[in-house]
Amino acid sequence: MNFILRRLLSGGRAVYPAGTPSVHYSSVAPEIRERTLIAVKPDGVQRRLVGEIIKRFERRGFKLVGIKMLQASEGILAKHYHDLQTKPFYPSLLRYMASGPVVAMVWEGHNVVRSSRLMVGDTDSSQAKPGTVRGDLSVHISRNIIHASDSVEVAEKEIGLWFHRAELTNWETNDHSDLYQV
Ligand code: IDP
Ligand code: MG
Repeated sequence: MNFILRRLLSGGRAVYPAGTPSVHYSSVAPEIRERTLIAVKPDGVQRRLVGEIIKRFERRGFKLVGIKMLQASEGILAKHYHDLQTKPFYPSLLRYMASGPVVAMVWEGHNVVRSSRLMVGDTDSSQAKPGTVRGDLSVHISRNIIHASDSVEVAEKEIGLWFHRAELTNWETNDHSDLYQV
């Protein structure tokens, strides 16, 4: 059994201070503590898909370390989609993202950035594979219900944009095996 698997099975015990989204400690492999920003976009919230999306990430085995519902301001959206500001769809993208509340989340786990991009599927919902969030739950690129950071570096920036450090909770795995005898 390799080191990463042993740490995962033992609960990856490590002591680290509250609100440290991007700091990795030497006793824990960094990819286990990797974090990403996932956001249910306004159409996903309106369509009552928040629970379905959380369920998929929980069942995959990722750890929820931050969650909040908010009406995103123009300021935060302009920073979040800064790289797309020259695209023709940018104004309508910002209107869409401000059209109702968003549920922003931070998920943690082994290679969570790459895995969550695969779970979310192609940007264009009509090209997204069945089994992916977009491929199962949406039909059009302009209403694709979910955001997922596309690299570890971008994830760190996006988490810092959407969350204050104190809004993230570090918690240790406990399988409650004393109670359930698993
Ligand atoms: P991603 O969300 O899969 O990372 P990006 O290329 O980063 O895709 O685009 C950000 C968001 O902008 C998309 O999720 C989608 O909501 C919107 N978007 C991207 N391309 C188009 C387009 O061609 N028409 C309308 N909206 C688009
Ligand atoms: Mg993107």
